[in-house]
Amino acid sequence: MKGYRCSLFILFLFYSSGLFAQKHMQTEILGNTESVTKQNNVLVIKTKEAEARVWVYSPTIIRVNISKVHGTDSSFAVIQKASKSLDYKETAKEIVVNTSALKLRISKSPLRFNFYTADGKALSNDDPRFGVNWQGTRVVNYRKLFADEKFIGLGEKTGDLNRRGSSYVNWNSDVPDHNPKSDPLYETFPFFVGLHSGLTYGLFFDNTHKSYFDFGATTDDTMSWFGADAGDMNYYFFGAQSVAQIIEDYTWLTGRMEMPPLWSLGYQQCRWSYTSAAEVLSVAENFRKDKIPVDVMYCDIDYMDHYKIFTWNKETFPDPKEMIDKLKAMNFHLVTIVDPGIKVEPGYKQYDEGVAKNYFATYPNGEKFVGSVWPGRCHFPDFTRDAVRKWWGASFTALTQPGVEGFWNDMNEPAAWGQDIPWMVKFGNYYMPEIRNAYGMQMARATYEGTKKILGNKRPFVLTRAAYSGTQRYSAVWTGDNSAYDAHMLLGCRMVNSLGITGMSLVGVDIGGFTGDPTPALMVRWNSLGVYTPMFRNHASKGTIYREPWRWGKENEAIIKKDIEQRYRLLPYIYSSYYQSHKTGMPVSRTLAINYTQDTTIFDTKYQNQFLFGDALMVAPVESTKFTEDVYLPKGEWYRLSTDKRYEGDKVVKAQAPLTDLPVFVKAGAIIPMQNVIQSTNEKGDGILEINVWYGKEANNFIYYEDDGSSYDYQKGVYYKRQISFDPAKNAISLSPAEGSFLSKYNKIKLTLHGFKAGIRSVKVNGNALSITDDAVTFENDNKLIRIDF
Ligand code: MIG
Repeated sequence: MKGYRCSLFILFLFYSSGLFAQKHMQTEILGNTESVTKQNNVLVIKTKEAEARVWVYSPTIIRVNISKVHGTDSSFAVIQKASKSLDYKETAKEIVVNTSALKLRISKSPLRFNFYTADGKALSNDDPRFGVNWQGTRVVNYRKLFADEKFIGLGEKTGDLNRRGSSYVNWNSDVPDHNPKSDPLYETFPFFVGLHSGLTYGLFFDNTHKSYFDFGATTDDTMSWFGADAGDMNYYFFGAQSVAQIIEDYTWLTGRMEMPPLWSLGYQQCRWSYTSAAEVLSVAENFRKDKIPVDVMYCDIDYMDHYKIFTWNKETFPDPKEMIDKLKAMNFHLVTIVDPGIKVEPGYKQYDEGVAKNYFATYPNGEKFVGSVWPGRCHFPDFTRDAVRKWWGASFTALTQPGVEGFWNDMNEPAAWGQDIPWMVKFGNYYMPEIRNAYGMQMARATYEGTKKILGNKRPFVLTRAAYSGTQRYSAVWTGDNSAYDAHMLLGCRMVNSLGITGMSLVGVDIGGFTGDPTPALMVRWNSLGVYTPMFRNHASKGTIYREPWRWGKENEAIIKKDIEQRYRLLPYIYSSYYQSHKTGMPVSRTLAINYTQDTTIFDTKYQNQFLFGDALMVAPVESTKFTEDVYLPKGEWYRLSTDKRYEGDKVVKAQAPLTDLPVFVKAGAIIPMQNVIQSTNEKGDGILEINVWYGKEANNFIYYEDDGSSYDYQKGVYYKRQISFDPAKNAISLSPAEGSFLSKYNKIKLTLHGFKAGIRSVKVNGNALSITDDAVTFENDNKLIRIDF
């Protein structure tokens, strides 16, 4: 007892003398300006703590970088350069950077960054007290919160459409069994849009370290803040005055998707796993036998030999080419999975090559890092290096030679059993904490660039689970391991829409839910939503019941089939919507916050899952246990797609929602090109483009786009594009002359009028009277101007 007291006393002495004392965390707040200089197109402002740089990228985009160390300036996300000009004025107290759209008022002491519209309305300001500050390497920006400020974005995140009051972490992780609140998930998109006072702005925090966003969750509603474990306070501020314009600017900065292969927009059937070539083929045959349209089959990890990437299991997949040839003969495309982990096994090609060339992640002393995942002990390719990406990309010949056309990148957070890779593991010049959030994106990039090269002029389809801003340039994404229950289905809609805000248009969720077994009703309902999901893939985990359309009884199969047929009927519209994504970044699946930003009802948690699918359709997701649903119709006029019944907007309607008829509404004035039912996108169809127009009081137009659906020739002008216009004032519908050198696969046009005044018996097509039957009229698809007077 005595000794114990004595040593306690000694300990106390040591502690109070400072010998044992811990050095406490300090907070360093960005302070007073010491110098201001302009170096070419960059404004450089120095304080005691750091150096701030300001660039103008466009009239609506200004970049701010505040840093303690100035190294090389690089980004995985950004593909544009700053503009050459920089217009600013300096006074004793402030520096004002002006563009035609924005005013950045920088107060000098202390150094704070405040963004205004050109006419002086506050968009977003630093918190005057705390601004940017550091705690060790951690850097944070505290910003003032407006009373009515809402936030949308951040990509693949759980929670509500309006992120106000929530906080999030970006740290790409494998999260099976995540729930509608889990965070972080697999992907990092540090970009959000702020909405207040009738104004809009966007902010992209381009920093790949573990990052944090707090939209007023923990600050007594006084501040929002974002920051990272290390790296620069490096952000792009977007000041355009509409969400659509901000998305256009963000995707200008970080890139847009290329046209996807048309087949990837058809129905996709996947499972972990179809375990033999025979099983893959029998599933495929069943689709054709039951006449359910489909384009894609998948092979999940079990096609490989002991999960060794770029190999095939010789027993279960003895002749991959023969299998794929058979699939092709049935108009299928095959997608196979690849994981980043390369099995440690001398004699295995990828292992030997990677070791010989030093392509794997290492500890600081050069020893290769080993993590355990499906193949057992693995090394991980360093996708940050060009040579490694080229090597990885070239390895795909093992898959492309037998005929694989789609490449599914999984486990690239990167995931290893136990998850956290030691911080000192190096990927090229980056230690793990800095590169983790971009690793999956670099793998997708390697896969995309490699397979694009191998396939020549053919478009590869790449799908990735982990991602960082800019991934839309290389790949589609899906939202990982969701679960078979209603709340997850609704969450999926929000996630897809949120990914759309951050530039990812080709996005899907596992239809039916990956984990657990859906009830037949949930499967049917979810499938009907899949029709209106940018990527339509049925996928399920090992150990769950089989999910193919015929596993749910005859009646349900018939509903599922009809819905998949609807997807195929809509493909001309969907493909044109992807053209819009390709050109402007506008996602195919759109939260109502894009078009109805100032309408507060759309943020109500009751209606937040509703979304626009392309320009014309509004989808109201409904749980599988409900057969009527309150649907909010924003201002304007709407029609129920299935009945053509007309509704006044700006109100809530009780919509019938049987499993056979998901509530989908059409905007008045909408123009939707469709086609007859085909069994796969390889089929030519009947050659009739079915243009549907729903009457509205306002004029409208639609850009119709078509190309071969599989090559890059569209980049050389081999496409077919025309503007379809509806003008109620002139009682006319017109198709502008076709642009581009591609010949449309539709030689006839069938125009169907919905909701037009009763009794129209004929229309004039370029002056010739044609009679209308069942509200429709069919005529030749002439590539010259076509004018229809009704
Ligand atoms: O540890 O490849 O999210 O879609 O089926 C699980 C097997 C690995 C996770 C993916 C899932 C895929 C599964 N993979």
